[in-house]
Amino acid sequence: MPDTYTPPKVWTWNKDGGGRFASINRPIAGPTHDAELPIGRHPLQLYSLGTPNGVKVTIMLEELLAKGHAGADYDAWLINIGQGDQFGSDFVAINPNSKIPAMMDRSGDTPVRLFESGSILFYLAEKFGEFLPTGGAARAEVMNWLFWQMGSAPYLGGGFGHFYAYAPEKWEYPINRFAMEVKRQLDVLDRQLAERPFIAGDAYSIADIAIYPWYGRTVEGQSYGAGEFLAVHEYTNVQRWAAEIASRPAVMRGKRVNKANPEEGIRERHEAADLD
Ligand SMILES: N[C@@H](CCC(=O)N[C@@H](CS)C(=O)NCC(=O)O)C(=O)O
Repeated sequence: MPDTYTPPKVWTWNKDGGGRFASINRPIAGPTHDAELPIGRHPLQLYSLGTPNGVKVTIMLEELLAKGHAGADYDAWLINIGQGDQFGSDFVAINPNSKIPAMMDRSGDTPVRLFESGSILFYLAEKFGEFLPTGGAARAEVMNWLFWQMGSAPYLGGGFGHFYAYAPEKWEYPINRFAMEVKRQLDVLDRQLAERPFIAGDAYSIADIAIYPWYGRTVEGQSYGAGEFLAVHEYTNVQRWAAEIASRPAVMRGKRVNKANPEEGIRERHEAADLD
């Protein structure tokens, strides 16, 4: 592919570009259709899907509930990104970027719209005073790693995962380039976790909640069927950390929310009992 393509002077959209997401990807933003979103009885309304970006938020909400924060109770509605639900008018009004997860906090006089998983984790951490130190170097370190995840995971998902698993053909150049970067990122985490129990230090934080669904799942061999290809067994400190995070009851619960496949979990969550 790379040596047979000469870019034209001006890029144009080939709707049959191929690959897993050809039918939903577009070069323009904005809604494609009118669609009302449901609103349940809890103040927190989540519109999402149980992908790595989606489960960060449901893990956080389940962790808050496990700590006794009744105000973190939530309705989780399934947004089917394969069918274009992210381009519905109500969804775009919450997230103009048309990506899950998106959330509304209706607990105050004026509803607050939330998008970008990192922003949602930070908002919830501040609102409930959990999983984020209140100041100083400890808080800065959590934010360092939270933003590290936001900048790094697109290389794992949109780069490596796309070309290894979803592109219409296997091309050596992009697979090599992104496999090298993902392995470098795993080594970054492995070296950190050699010296500390959790990503940002001694305490479990929103940095762990953000990083586990991408990099923890990768060393568990759950990303793109690439566990052997990436030799994930080599990252022993990441393995140890991932096993500890995975054993947390709230993590087990959060991972099962907004799953389209009933073997993996539930489509919608409205009560704690839905997951019991
Ligand atoms: N940086 C965003 C990424 C969100 C994202 O990429 N969501 C994907 C699913 S994991 C999505 O909604 N894709 C739909 C689309 O691209 O149309 C975040 O962390 O919230």
